[in-house]
Amino acid sequence: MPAQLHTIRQKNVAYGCSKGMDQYKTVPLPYTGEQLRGMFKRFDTNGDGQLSRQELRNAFRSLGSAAPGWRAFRALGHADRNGDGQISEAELDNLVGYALKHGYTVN
Ligand SMILES: [Ca+2]
Ligand SMILES: [Ca+2]
Repeated sequence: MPAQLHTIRQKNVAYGCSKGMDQYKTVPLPYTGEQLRGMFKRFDTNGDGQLSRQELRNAFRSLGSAAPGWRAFRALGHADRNGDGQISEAELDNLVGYALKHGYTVN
């Protein structure tokens, strides 16, 4: 499991009661928009401030998508408003909305 997802989960667990923490680890928790935004940003691996289709694919794979390539294609179609094939900072909200709509969870 990539380190960043581990961090997010630990953060979620921390919100729970300290008693019965093991229980919290097995319950899938939905990502918040803020978590998704931060996660997608970390997948900008070449640091150009935009998410390419390949970077999106890596992000969706990390989210546990069974078909990350297809999901990246669909997400681009939904969120890439100017049609340059990349998700810019301004388009990130659309991408986060798309991911939220599909209910990605921490598990
Ligand atoms: Ca990039
Ligand atoms: Ca774009």
